[in-house]
Amino acid sequence: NNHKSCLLWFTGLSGSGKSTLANALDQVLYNNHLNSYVLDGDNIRQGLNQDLGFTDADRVENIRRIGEVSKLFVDAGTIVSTAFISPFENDRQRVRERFAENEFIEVYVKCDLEECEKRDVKGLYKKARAGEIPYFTGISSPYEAPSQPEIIVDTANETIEQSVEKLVNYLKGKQIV
Ligand code: GGZ
Repeated sequence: NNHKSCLLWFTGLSGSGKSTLANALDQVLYNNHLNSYVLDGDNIRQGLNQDLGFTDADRVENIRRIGEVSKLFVDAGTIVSTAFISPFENDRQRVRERFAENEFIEVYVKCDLEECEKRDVKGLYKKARAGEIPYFTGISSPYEAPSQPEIIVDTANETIEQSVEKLVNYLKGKQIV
């Protein structure tokens, strides 16, 4: 169990595949006896951040807290994957600054709005279009794509396995795993 810790910061639209990929990577790392953990809406927005909604200010605070929690996990030796839209470049940059240079790995889960909306796994885009969800990212709230991500995965054109392989290869290349 000899590996470095790091933070894989997945960012992308709702339905782009952030959680799916983070969990698929987590599974591979676990199978290889690596210490890995995923932070996502299920374990953060339901708990620590249940007081936060989706206004710009609440998203800023959401991301700040997630960054701080991630820092604790990384300090404890874990490979952390976070799966949040994190739409603002500034906020992601602020998290990046809390880590050493090789510790923070921004993963842009690239998938255009049209494709995310076509998938509409949870029917949220339809509701947002109908005006039933205010400040919905991509519809009525902005998404700022990363300008210099460490990794880009293109989920409209790659399989989950291909994307996960890209992530694992990156970690190997940086001698994190
Ligand atoms: C965007 C929303 C919204 C609004 C509820 N805008 O597909 P999901 O359901 O599971 O992922 C979305 C999730 C986004 O939460 P994050 O914590 O990742 O957002 S951020 O990083 O911007 O703070 C979606 C659901 O919550 N959801 N309302 N208005 N997504």
